[in-house]
Amino acid sequence: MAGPDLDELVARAREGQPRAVARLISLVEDSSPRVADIARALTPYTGRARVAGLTGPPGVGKSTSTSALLTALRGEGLRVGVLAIDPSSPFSGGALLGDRIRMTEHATDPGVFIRSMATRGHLGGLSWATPQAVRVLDAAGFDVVLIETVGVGQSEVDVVKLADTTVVLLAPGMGDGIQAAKAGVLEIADVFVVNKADRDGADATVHDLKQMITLARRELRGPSWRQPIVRTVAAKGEGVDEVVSALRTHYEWLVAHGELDRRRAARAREEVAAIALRRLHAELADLRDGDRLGDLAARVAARELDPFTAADRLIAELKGS
Ligand SMILES: Nc1nc2c(ncn2[C@@H]2O[C@H](COP(=O)(O)OP(=O)(O)OP(=O)(O)O)[C@@H](O)[C@H]2O)c(=O)[nH]1
Ligand SMILES: [Mg+2]
Repeated sequence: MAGPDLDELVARAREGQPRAVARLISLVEDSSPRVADIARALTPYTGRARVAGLTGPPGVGKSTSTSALLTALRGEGLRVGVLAIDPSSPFSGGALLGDRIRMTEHATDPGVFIRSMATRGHLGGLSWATPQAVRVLDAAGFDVVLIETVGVGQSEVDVVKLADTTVVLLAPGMGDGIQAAKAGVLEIADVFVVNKADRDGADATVHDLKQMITLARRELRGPSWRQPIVRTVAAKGEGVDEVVSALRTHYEWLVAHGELDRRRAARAREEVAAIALRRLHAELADLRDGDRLGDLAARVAARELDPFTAADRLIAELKGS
C-alpha cells in the first residue's frame, strides 16, 4: 500500500466508514509492515475516546452487559466501538460466536463498530495489538471504546493497561471464585458490577464485596476513589443506566484528579516498551539465525567462552547495528 492509499484509508475511517475502520484494524492486528505509518497517521486525531474495559470470570455476563451498555450509550447519541478480546484460552471456547449472536441487533447501526480480536500468537498478547485497534477507533471518532475480555489469568490485569476505567463483573453463586479473584480484582476495579442480580445470592455477593473493599481500603493510600458496586440484570437491561452513570462519574474523577493523564502516560509507557521489545526480539531472532551466533555457540561448546560473555557480545552487536 502506497502512502496516498493509507492517507485515503485514514480519511475514510475518520468519516466513520466501517469498512475503512475494519481494514485499518486488520492491518494493525496482522502486524502489517505499515503499522508504524498507520499509528503515525492516526495519532493527531486521537485522545478523545473514553476507554472502558469490562472483565470478569467466564459466563458472568460481559457480552450481555456490553450489548446493554451499547444500547444505553447509543441512547445518549454517543458513538461506541467494541473490542471483544478472545484470549483463546480453553476457558472461553465459543465466546466469539456468542458475542456475534448477542450483538447482531447493533450490526446495522453506523454509530456502532464491533470487532472480535484473537490474541493468541501475538507476542505480548493484548498489550500489542489492542492499543493499535483502540487508536483506530479513537481516530475514527468513537466517543467510547468498550473492551471486553475474559478475566482468566493475566488478561484481566492486561485490560487495565488499556482502559481509563476498568469494570469488574461478578455474579452470585461464585463463592470461592470471588475469593480467588479478589487479590487481583480489588486492585484493578474502578467499578464493580454484580450481574445476574435476579439470582439468589446477589445480596451475599454484594456484602462480601463490600467487606473486601473496606478491608483493602485500609491498606490503600493516594487519591481515594470509592469503587461503587452496581447491581444489574444485564439480560433485561436493569441497572445498566447506573453503570453508565458510574462510568461517567469515574471519568470525571479521573479528569479532576489528574489521574486520566497519569493512566494514559502509564499506558503509553507499556505500549512503547511492548513495541521496543518486539523489535528487539525480531532483531535477536535475525541474529540467532545468522552465522555470528553459530560462531559464538561453537566457542561456548568448546569451552573457550562462557555463555554469558557470548550473550553479551551478541547484544553488543545488536546495539552496534
Ligand atoms: N439470569 C441471568 N442471566 C444472565 C444475565 N446476564 C447474562 N445472563 C446469561 O448468562 C450467560 C452468559 O452471558 P454472557 O454475556 O455470554 O457472558 P460472558 O461473560 O460474556 O461470557 P464469556 O465471554 O464466555 O466469558 C448467557 O446465557 C446470558 O443470557 C442476568 O442478568 N441474569
Ligand atoms: Mg463474552
